[in-house]
Amino acid sequence: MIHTPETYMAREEEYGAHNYHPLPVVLERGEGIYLWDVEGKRYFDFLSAYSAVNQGHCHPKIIQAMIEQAKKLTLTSRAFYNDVLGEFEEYITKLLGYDKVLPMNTGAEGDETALKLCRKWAYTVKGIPENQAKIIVCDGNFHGRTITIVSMSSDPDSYGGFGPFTPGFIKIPYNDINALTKALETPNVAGFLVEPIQGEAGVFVPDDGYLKKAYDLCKFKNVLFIADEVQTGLCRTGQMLACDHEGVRPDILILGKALSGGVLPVSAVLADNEIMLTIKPGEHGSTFGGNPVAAKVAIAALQVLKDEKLAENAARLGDMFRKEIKNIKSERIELVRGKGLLNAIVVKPMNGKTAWDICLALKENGLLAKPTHEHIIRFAPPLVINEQQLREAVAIIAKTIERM
Ligand code: IF1
Repeated sequence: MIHTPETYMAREEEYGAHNYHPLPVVLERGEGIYLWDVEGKRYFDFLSAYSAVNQGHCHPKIIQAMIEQAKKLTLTSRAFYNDVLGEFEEYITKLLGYDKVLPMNTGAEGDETALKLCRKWAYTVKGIPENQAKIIVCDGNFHGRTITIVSMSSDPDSYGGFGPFTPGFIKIPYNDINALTKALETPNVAGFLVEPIQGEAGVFVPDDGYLKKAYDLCKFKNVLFIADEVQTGLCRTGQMLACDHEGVRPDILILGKALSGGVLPVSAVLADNEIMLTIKPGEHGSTFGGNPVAAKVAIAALQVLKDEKLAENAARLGDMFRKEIKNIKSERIELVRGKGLLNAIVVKPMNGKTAWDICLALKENGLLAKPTHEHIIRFAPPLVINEQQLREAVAIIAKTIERM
């Protein structure tokens, strides 16, 4: 059978669940900031698999680490020790300054792990009566797709039709210190789970000082400050962690996505002993979490972030990106916001065209990006992008929007 983009798309439509509506482009190769489709057309990748490929597609050092380990030992389960897991655990805890790490696979599993740790800590350390712990979460959050996680969601697309839901959450508006202050008065609050920047909500950056104030309020109430840095972490916003912008050190830190450079699902939860050691052998785990390939890949992925100074690059080029976008003379762009290389533009719907139509036109012009909601487009290239490449990409965005 001769394949065309249409046959690839039709086959997915026929045999795959319909839980996605992808942009009509069929990709077969990636390198650095570029992707190629099955007809050989090259694109700037301005999604980076939702910030999983911060280090660029198929980074040679990460791929090398994976291949070497894959030839030797891939999985033992955690029933036995292996010679690589400890190396990863020591590396990441020293790098990020925590006593301990708990490795998982997906971001959602990382978030679930953080919630379990928070509850366990609440009962065994803080002294909250059994089954009474409450965790405060924010409207507009996105933490993944499990039943418990969609129980925290305020987006009907995420939770609708999936009840009954997990109890124990208090929802408050994001970026609202007064609402947090009030919610913290509720009896038996154990934790506050927050994204330092809300990705799915449309790259919503809270006010300067919000995270620090929220952290201080939590400390005052002996409540754990839990940061979901699955998307914002690992240099994306111009610092190793988005919380670093405000000097906040989360009590529980969740990482995922770029922890593998987009090669494998690798996530991790970091915390100090008082919290991490509340979970005992047999009380939590995963078949694949912390496997030797993931461990080696994660070390390489973190090393690349440091060696290639990707935080600095994201900070510098992010400033440049927002400046250049603001220079585009088009009534369609309502605003540009973001931090580092996690950015979004809000577009004005005009003559019936939405963000989706703009993304289709961007694709035609050689740049891949994804709308979030009707009128927001997220722009998040791999952090290995350079100034020249960024200017070329901005020119494509400008040309596309001016012609709409
Ligand atoms: C999809 C969004 C991004 C996340 C944060 C945990 C997870 C995610 C802050 C779960 C995942 C993804 C998943 C992806 C789309 C995507 C996304 F638009 F849906 F919101 F990135 F912005 N915490 N985000 O952003 O991680 O279990 O997926 O590894 O298709 O659902 P996961």
